[in-house]
Amino acid sequence: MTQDELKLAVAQAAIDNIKPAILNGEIIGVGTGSTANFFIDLLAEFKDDIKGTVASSEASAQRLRKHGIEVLELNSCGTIAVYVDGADETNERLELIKGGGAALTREKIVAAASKQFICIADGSKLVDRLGAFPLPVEVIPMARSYVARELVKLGGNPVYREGVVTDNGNIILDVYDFMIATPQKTEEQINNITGVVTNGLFACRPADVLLLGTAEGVKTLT
Ligand code: ABF
Repeated sequence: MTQDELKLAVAQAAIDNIKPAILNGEIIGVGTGSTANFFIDLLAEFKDDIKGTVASSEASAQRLRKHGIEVLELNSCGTIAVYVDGADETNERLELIKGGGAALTREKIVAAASKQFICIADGSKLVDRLGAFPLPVEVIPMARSYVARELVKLGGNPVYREGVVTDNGNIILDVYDFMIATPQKTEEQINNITGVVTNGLFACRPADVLLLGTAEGVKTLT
């Protein structure tokens, strides 16, 4: 199977998973990225049934609207029943690195506001130890150099993502060469640096369910 076929398979598995929530009139949180795009396209079939969605990026909001699916402001929704999104890396504890698409802060907000977070990923995303994928950190622009120096002190090698401005008007530092042995601790340490908006580790609030696309079919990890 190609990587795209695996992404489509996990997107379909997520749809099967959340169908009761859709039909029950729940608000659905929708993520960002190519795997999430497969999910959005499949969601279109339910456009007349869905009460509404909350999107983790402008790009996903636009794609949802193109399909005629309503996109709501998180502030008007209260708790979201279920959030479906991809990841750049996951371990078996469902701790994730996200933010390759620069949407990490809104993704983390929607995940925090959701009762259940279903992560959808092809098998290549499963790793023993997080950190081979450079860890994205969203930073207030004026703090860029200061935050970069602090990240070096933590053992990483931060690189400014040229030409990228997040949906929140901030910049991204991608941290290379990070050996992330204790994801929760690293997540907290980075968030404690003044000027950091958030970082792409989802360990304090990991996924609740991982739908992993493999050649043998979609595996469910919890
Ligand atoms: C989002 O999409 C991000 O957090 C992550 O960076 C990315 C994964 O992208 P893809 O599904 O295209 O591999 O979920």
